[in-house]
Amino acid sequence: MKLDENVISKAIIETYTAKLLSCLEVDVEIVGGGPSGLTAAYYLARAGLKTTLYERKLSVGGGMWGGAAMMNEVVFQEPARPVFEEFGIRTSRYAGDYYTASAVECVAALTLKACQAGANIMNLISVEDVVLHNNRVSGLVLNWSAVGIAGLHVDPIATRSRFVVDATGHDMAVVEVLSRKAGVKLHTASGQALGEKPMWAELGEMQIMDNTTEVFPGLYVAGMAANAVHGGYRMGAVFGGMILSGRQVAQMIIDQLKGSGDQHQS
Ligand code: 48F
Repeated sequence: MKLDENVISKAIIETYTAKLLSCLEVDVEIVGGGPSGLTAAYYLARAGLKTTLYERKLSVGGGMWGGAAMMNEVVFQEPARPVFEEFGIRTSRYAGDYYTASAVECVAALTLKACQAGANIMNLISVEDVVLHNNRVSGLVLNWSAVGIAGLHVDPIATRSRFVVDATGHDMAVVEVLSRKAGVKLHTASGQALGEKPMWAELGEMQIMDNTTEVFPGLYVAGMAANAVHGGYRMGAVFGGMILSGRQVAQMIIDQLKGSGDQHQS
């Protein structure tokens, strides 16, 4: 078969441009492609919501690839097992309620399922700010990660959405920029982002579900960012809470849209 380099380039430019244009107005934007963000993307897209996930790095997966200390096995507890299995991930019982799975299989499965459910995953894009209209987070401000790495002075592009999910892990990057630039009062115990506490795996995992909340109109937190914002403990190398938090944030947004009687896609 004859191959034309120009056709290959045109195919990439046209299809990517269409994908990028479709990001301009969506139902939900997720920031961060770690385990909680990918899980949320799957459940939101599966519910028919137009969902985009932004990841600043080349690859999604966040802190999941490396298990703990670069040993690529993931530990999780019994309540999360059905969700791992829903993603088709093979799990093994280690002892009692402790299970393990391949970190690589986890990232691959979460990513594949999120894509196949219809979520649009945009890697290599950094979220640098939010759009704030009438005291509500109404979209995101994006730039190519390479622009930041190169230190170039290049203006960003902006999107519109009904909900944003901060799933940026320890960085809580979206909440951080909103607090720093707008000085708004968050729905936390102190009205501010509290910062995570040291490690206590059991308590951290228990807190993460309560901490998965809408912290400001239009802005939810999930995964490690939820504990970071609400001052919860870190839990280290156990991933059940990340997956369950991702599922929960999706359900909360779906319920909120149902409650408003407005489930239509953008
Ligand atoms: O850190 P990360 O894996 O978040 P998570 O889903 O999971 C946490 C666990 O991996 C682990 C843990 C388990 O006990 O505590 O740390 O809460 O993934 C966060 C992703 O967000 C991306 C970042 O590159 C990573 O892949 N990210 C961070 N800031 C931005 C961003 C940003 N400004 N724009 C786009 N992506």
